[in-house]
Amino acid sequence: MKKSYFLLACACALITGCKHTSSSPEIRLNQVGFRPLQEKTATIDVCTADAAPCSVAILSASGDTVWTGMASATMINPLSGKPRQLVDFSTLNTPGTYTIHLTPSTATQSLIISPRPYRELTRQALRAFYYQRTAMPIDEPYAEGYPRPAGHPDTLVLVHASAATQERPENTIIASSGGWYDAGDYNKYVVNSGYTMGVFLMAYEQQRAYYDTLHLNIPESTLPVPDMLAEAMYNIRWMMTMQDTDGGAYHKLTEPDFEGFIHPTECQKPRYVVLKTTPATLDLAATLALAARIYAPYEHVYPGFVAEATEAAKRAYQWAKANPAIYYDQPAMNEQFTPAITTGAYDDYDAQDEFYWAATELYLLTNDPTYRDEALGYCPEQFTPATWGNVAELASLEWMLHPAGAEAFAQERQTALLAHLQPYIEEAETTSVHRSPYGNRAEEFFWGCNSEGCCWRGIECLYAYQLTGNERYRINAERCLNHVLGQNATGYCFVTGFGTHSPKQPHHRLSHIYPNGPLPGFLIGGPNRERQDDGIDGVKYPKNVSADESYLDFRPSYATNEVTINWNVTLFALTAGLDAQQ
Ligand code: G3I
Ligand code: 9MR
Repeated sequence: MKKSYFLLACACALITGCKHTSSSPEIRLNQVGFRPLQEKTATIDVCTADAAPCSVAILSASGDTVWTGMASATMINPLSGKPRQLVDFSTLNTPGTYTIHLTPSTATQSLIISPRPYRELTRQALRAFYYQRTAMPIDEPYAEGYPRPAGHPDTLVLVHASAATQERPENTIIASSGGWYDAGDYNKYVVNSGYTMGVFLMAYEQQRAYYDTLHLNIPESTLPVPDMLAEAMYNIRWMMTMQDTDGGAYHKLTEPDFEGFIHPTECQKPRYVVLKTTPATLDLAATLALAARIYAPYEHVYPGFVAEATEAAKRAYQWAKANPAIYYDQPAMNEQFTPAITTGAYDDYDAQDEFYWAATELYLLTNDPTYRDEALGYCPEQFTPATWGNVAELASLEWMLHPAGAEAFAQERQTALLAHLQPYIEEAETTSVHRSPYGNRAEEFFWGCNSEGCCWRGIECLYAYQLTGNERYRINAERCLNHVLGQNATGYCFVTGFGTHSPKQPHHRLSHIYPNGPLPGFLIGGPNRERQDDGIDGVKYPKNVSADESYLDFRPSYATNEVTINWNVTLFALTAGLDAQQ
């Protein structure tokens, strides 16, 4: 029996002349690896004429057939109408590298089973932030093959007319150095940075022991502080420079319009801090209050930081209370002020969620019941997954994990979280052709959905697992990761440098520097049914492409193929949360 499948597979190859590849798009699965006792499934194209279940054989590296079985009955992907079958090979649990073979197809796909498949992925997803650093050179041995000179010192930043005050009139020069580039572009945005720091530091708080031992090989690795916190501090320090003397925070630091795909050292455009806004200021308040709590044990490494961050957070919150509805409306701003600014907006016209998060973090830092009472009053009715534009869930998760002083409220928030997850988990267990709680609905494919949709749903499942101990949530967190790492309609492993079929041309100016690029460990935005970049710079989607296949591994496609700090934070929060369970 063992040999026959292998001979049959080889015979197919000889007859059809097909070269066995290790990455056939017909077999879609987590390309990074499975834990030995994890549920293991793959989604396959139907390879039988009558749509009967395909035969599947799994061969070891030495060519022995170690598993055989039949795929499921044919299912139809509701988004594309394409027939698919599921293969469940969970009973194969011996660590090793394998090849999956379909019969009568000649498709093959690599398969890895490993005790810690997500550890290197977590490390690289965190190192991606180091590669995004502005204002300092990325040197060996920390560059690990991707060195570059410093870009954007941001020591001579102009105050834009929209941000002018009596104390800092238009074109005042300030220093606002450090921090991470936001994404594929060279700008720095407080709103997105604040959301990113929230997920970043909350992830640390959930898995301190795990992150405390995670070595990232960054310049600060010699300090007596976890590498992850040292990396975060590089961006937190920059965020603090974005606070004006009155407590308000500038919305972003930017050139007037996006730079070309040029090396950061070639950039010549002036850079500005623009309009102070309520969401940015509250995101700063929340970030600094949370940071003051997380870094309290490291006063000896960052003397005075906790007190400085606490004071800045309080001043930011007060500024927002006095200016509760100043939003970033870039077109309106450009009608009033010059130079016109045309870079990313991160526009958000409702600050209730940011008030909720900032007041929550200030309560957890100070234990002052005034902040608690205000926070509970700001909690929105509607349960909405956290994104850069709606951070309410970050606050709700904080109450679920720190219920003291609001036990009933925290319980109600937890009930809302579990109710939110229920229909998606049921889809994974019944109708999903990818055995995934994400990606079964057309509206789930939008700009950045790999993160704001899939990884974040996985993180929600991890929090639900932590809160309830119900294994069903951890299984579904892992299914979300399987989806991002290859068990999806495109067959891409959406992390640069990982898997057998991953993006090679991300919309990422820094990656474009390296002939051996792209930079590894970056999560790609993913399929986006809105296709906002269609027709721009040569971006062209196939006619009638389905929502879950609206993806182009093409550098100009910023709407599907960019990378960002807020997407990478959800990647490592998910992979680390799963790896830490080992
Ligand atoms: O959330 C809704 C979803 O519920 C709905 O089903 C879907 C389809 O209509 O839309 C979703 O909203 C989308 C939102 O991203 C999700 O966060 C909006 O359509 C979409 O316009 C929005 O795009 C943002 C994009 O800038 C354009 O504003 C991305 O979130 C945001 O990540 C991206 O940020 C850019 C920065 O401006 C500049 N730096 C690069 C960065 C990444 O591309
Ligand atoms: O590179 C920019 C990317 O970071 C943004 O997400 C995107 C949408 O705002 O815009 C990109 O810049 C493009 C601009 O929008 C249109 N001209 C080409 C620019 C580079 O692709």
